[in-house]
Amino acid sequence: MTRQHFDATTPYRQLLFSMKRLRAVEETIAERYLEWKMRCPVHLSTGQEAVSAGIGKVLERTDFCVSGHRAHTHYLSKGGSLKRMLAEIYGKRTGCSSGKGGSMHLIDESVGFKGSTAIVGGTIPVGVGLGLSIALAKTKQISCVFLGDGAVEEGVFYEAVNFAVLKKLPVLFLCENNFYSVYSPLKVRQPEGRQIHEMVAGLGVRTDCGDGNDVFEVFSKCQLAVNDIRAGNGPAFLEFATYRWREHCGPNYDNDIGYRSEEEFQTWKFKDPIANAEAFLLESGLITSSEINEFDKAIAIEIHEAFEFAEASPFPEPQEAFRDLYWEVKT
Ligand SMILES: Cc1ncc(C[n+]2csc(CCOP(=O)(O)OP(=O)(O)O)c2C)c(N)n1
Ligand SMILES: [Mg+2]
Repeated sequence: MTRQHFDATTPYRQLLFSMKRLRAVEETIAERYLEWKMRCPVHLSTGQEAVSAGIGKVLERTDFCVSGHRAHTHYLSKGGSLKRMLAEIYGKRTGCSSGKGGSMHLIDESVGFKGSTAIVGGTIPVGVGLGLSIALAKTKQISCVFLGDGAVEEGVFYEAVNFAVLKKLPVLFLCENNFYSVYSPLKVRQPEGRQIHEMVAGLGVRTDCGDGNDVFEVFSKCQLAVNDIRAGNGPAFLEFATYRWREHCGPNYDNDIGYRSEEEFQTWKFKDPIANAEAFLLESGLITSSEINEFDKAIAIEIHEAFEFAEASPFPEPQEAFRDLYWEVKT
């Protein structure tokens, strides 16, 4: 990782800490998944931590966020509770969705995380609606819509972006392009040579793209875009290239099943956002190895305590099944 100059406003160490925490959470879930106590599907973001960590240090607690099936790191970066997220994955009553949603349905109004769902593209218009609510309330919040490269292929994406542009809504569309939709690479889904951000620019939204494995670049591009949105200049679309290390859904690696090669995986693994950021900070004297060890220790303690909390929490009672829903059941 090469860098021309230091920027005193970049929270270098916090960005590294955040990525390491997100990685450790995802990897501990992967490790403990085989205990069969977490029974919902999990879509892990190992390898993709830089985007979540970068935007997480830019958004305010009062901003809104929506996401999709791969949302653990989005939720945590927005300030969501690790204990409540793990309890949700364990299906426990103390979970952020009362144990009824699981990994793909995280919601926590207290930190502006307005929800995630497994229907690809399903939350994009919700995020735009949240942007409209902010515009009507005339506050300085923004609405951040996390989406993957696959979600750009849903028709609703175009309607939603069009409306956001038309009404100049304070919405950030944050696209993590990991080049795959399940087992389909971009090359079998979109014409050769197309750049997603260039295509999306045709809708009249300001766009930019960057290295999604460089947390400092992600942070600075997100900061520029969010400042611009808060200044009242309407929506923006950011595309960051990155790569998921583990299988689409589940705790394993699946490079052997034929849809991507081990060589491709190793190329991306070499671009590990954490190892590269760590090397840069060490070389620059911005951190020492013993401080990195302290990070690791603090993270391990937090994760251990959160898993204990999740495991010790009770399951919801059957009579709670329809409580906390947006509709009422008449018996
Ligand atoms: C409307 C809809 N179509 C298809 C699916 C099946 N599906 C689940 S995840 C996924 C991949 C989406 O890819 P992307 O948006 O790039 O996210 P990634 O998994 O790469 O993070 C698909 C097609 C779905 N859940 N919803
Ligand atoms: Mg994808």
